[in-house]
Amino acid sequence: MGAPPAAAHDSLVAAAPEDGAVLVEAPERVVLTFSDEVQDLGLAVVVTAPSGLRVTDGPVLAEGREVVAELLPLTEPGGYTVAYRVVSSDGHPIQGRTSFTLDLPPESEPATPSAQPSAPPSSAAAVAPSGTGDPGSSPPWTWVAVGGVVVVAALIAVAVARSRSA
Ligand SMILES: [Cu+2]
Repeated sequence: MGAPPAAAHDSLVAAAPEDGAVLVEAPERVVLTFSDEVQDLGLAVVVTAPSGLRVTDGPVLAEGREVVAELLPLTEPGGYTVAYRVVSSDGHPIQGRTSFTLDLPPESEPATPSAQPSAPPSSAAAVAPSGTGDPGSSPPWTWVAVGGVVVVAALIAVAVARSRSA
């Protein structure tokens, strides 16, 4: 009996993004590389945005020595933390934490609107020609449709009345 040698423990040997990295582009995933294959069991990778939002997207996958966590599109600048817990090949849990910083440029307004002919403003204008912008109000065509139904009903009533009087 005795404690297994510490060397039997797998350990984190690389992380992407690197621990402490400052990025100017949002990563699409976090990849943690361990010294040996981790078990595809009880994996947990939690990536937390500066606001506290958890930004992992979908299940965490083990691929050999790598553990991959896909991320939602990251839009918040600031510090992100990556907390992980995996089960080492020797059955021992390993957990730890890395971090990275997203140094995004300020949200840039489209500087060249003419270069984007397919931009949606024209369709947005077509949807709300009345300009009220209130999604709760009935658009004018609703009343046109209702009016049409009333007219048709009146015509039918007239026709029925005529056929009976004939
Ligand atoms: Cu161990």
